[in-house]
Amino acid sequence: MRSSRVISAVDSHTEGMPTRVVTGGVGVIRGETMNDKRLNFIAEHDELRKLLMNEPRGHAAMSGAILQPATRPDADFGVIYIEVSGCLPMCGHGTIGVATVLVETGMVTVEEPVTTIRLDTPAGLVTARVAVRDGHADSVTIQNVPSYVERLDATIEVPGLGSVPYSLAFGGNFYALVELADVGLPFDRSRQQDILQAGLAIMEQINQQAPPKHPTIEGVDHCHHVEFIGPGSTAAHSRHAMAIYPGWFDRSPCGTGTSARMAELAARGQLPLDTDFVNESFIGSRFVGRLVGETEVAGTPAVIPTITGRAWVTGVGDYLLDPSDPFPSGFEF
Ligand code: PYC
Repeated sequence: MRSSRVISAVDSHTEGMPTRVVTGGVGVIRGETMNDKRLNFIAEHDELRKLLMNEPRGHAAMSGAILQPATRPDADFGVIYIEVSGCLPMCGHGTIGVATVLVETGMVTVEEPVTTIRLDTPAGLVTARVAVRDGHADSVTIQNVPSYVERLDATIEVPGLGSVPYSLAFGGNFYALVELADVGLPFDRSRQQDILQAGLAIMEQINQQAPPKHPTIEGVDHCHHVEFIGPGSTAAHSRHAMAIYPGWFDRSPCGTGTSARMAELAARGQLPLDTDFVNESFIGSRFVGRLVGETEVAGTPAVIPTITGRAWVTGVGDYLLDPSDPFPSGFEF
């Protein structure tokens, strides 16, 4: 065996969505804050993301997280989120996966019934409270970064779809929130290619005509997620199909998307604080969200969401790169 890289990871899934948690082999990424590290990682080490996420080591809906030393004294670990589509500032299912892996591998001191882990993410401090029983991480509740509505009841002209009503909210990433019925499609996985094409067309037009920009987190300036809300959804229980650039669906109920949706429901006066909101993914798995406080982001009213979900460890591996491998960055298919 010859290898120019050996990258150690613990694989997991959160309500169906993978998180490859990289525990070794990457080293310390340059940067004074976790968002600096994210931007430097994109500029200097993106081939590592591609190696770990793309085929043949990953797949078209692969996702992961690289553990780093924290850059702030109030955090236990830092995290850089990686995906087929790039490096997110925050990822909810990924954070639930990271917290589960940290507990189940003993990388943190485990306390029962609750182990608290503070994570330095590119979008800000995220606290994970892991419910532990007999050493097993049963569920994780994350307290996410402040989430807010960027635009409510806007419309966007989309070739082939016409004038599409949408709202745009930030929950760690920007999400276009669109009623699936408004693009004339059923909530049916057999129509996933049509739903995906509609989502990609909507995000392309938003990014061309009216790209969002986070006021305080550098480099968060586009919309790569369209949350198609299924028929019959309410402020207590919602179903959605989350279309993500460059062409896949979240298998989990999407923690940052659930946060964005709760910010939207709160802005409409439909979701009070401390009230459960059940959000169901395209495969039927669930997160339970809650809003636990109000705040502001650069003068815009914002809410503080929590998300509860479960993750399971699926494997432990070392990922290698043979110098003669013709696909050192993997490939997209
Ligand atoms: O859970 O926040 C999330 C997420 C983002 C993209 C895929 N999952």
